[in-house]
Amino acid sequence: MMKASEPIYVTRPFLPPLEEFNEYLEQIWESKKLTNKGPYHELFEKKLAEYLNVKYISLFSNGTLALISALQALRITGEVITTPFSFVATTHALNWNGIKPVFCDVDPATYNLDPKKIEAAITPRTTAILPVHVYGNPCDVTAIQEIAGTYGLKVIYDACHAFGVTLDGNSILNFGDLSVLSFHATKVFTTFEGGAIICHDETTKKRIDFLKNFGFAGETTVVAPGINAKMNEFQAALGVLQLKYVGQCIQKRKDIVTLYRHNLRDVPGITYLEDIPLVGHNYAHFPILIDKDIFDKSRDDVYNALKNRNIFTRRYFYPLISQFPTYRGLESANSNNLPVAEDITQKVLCLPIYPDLDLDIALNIVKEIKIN
Ligand code: T4K
Repeated sequence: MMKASEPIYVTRPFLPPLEEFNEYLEQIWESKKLTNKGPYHELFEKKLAEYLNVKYISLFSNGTLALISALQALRITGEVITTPFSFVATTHALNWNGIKPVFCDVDPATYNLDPKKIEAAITPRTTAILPVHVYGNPCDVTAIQEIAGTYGLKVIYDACHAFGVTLDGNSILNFGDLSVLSFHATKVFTTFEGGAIICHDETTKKRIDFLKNFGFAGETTVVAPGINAKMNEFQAALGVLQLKYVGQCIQKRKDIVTLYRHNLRDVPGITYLEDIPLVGHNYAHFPILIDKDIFDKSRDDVYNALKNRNIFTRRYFYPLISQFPTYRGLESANSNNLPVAEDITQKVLCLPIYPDLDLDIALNIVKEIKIN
């Protein structure tokens, strides 16, 4: 197979036509309102809540600061049960709040926190659960809520991959106490950088809004040691415009997933997740698992062979967060505690997926993998 002339990355952001965005920029230049609850911020917050079918949204400058602030908003302390199979920011958000992460294993059917294993990780110091809808696939929200209810725990979902995902017609963001989104360049929906917290009542939204603006509750009143995590007008204006296109972007992603699944079906040693009944997926990522014993080549062999062909897949999420030096000393980071996550992290490879990816190129990527 020929080396691809242009590098193919695991993702590329979708951007609207520049001339359309220029109209928004002209407004910003004219008003000189750049940040601090400008008109685009207010408009985007409203339109986004409508689009996602959620009640309250607070916009943030990025997903990590939104996660950190979400934990602050609910005054989470002590220990929090979380997944090691995620982007490192999930656990870092706990660390920044002085909270001890307790890693719990994942479910092989979804790669998400396994509800059957959560109870064993609860201690008298546990205050919350921080699951991740990894790759946009919903967690078992019913089982998690039941455990949280029994033990009096809060649930904050890291929904950074889950923009637009629904469960039985309801936004996945409506589950748990809070959900956090990311609008980073690598996400299904991007505002360059950006993020949001979804909550279910006005009082909580107010507190979140204080927290992202230094704790200001009025011109001269500071009610919390808040941070600066505000979304600016440039990001918000892009967000408004992106809403027009996100539906068609998800459809194009679906076409690519359909092609990948069709052409990788029945390849011995390669497995992938199917659509989950009742779930409206966003096709944020396309992870495959490569079993070296059956496929003959390891995940890293395939990763390197593709790289030599100018195709840059990614090993999201390898290594596990629990294997990073900052966290590997924790008792819960022990591999014996996380056998399923350990297995997946050794096998997983995320294939390129983004709206502008040509279906012929996707087909060539599959052929490359099969040749290996
Ligand atoms: N929780 C979860 C579960 C997350 O996945 C993330 C972020 C967060 C929390 C935190 O949210 P934010 O604070 O980021 O809003 C990327 C992203 O930096 C990170 O946002 C994302 N998760 C993570 C999964 O992936 P890298 O280091 O892999 O990104 P990078 O720069 O290597 O980009 C990957 C590919 O994307 C590039 O090869 C090409 C393409 N790309 C990337 C950028 C940044 C572009 O085409 N244009 C771009 O501007 O971490």
